Amino acid sequence: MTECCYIGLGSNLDTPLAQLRRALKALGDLPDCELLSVSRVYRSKPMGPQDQPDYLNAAALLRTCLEPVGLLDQLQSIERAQGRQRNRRWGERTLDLDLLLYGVRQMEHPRLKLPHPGLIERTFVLYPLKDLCPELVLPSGDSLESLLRQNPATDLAVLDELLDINA
Ligand code: ROI
Repeated sequence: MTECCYIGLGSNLDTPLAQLRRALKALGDLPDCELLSVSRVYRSKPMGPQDQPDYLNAAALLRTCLEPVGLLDQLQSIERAQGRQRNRRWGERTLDLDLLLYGVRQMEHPRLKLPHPGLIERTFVLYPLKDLCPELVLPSGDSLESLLRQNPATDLAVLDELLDINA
């Protein structure tokens, strides 16, 4: 049984574009997973302390037969491999990989909430998701389209650089 999952990627340290590229390659190499597509890259103002660099954000669509927590383990091992350190709360980071959606699964686990609780209000998540699936509907029944209307992209810019799932 495979499920389609959306993964959010974010970085604001150590050449963020290179971090996203490396993470995408690692996602493509994950066991029991197939990387299907990737969004454009967005520059976004930090949510959290403002004395940190702007972020680069993107989202990827992955098909997997891993269960959600198994997939989370894999995502966290990619973060660690890219030198992720947790500094202050909501502070700067080399790489953040968030499991945003796992099919229509809704779950509350000590390590994982699905859908990702920040999804509905974070422009740096919603606009990359739109690139992947403009007609997306969340398990709650909310359409991505309605969330986008409620969250204008005032703090986002699209980069010219593209990520390539075959790189
Ligand atoms: N802010 C932006 N713009 N992009 C992120 O990916 C991001 N990730 C985070 C916090 C610290 C909440 N802020 C962010 O984890």
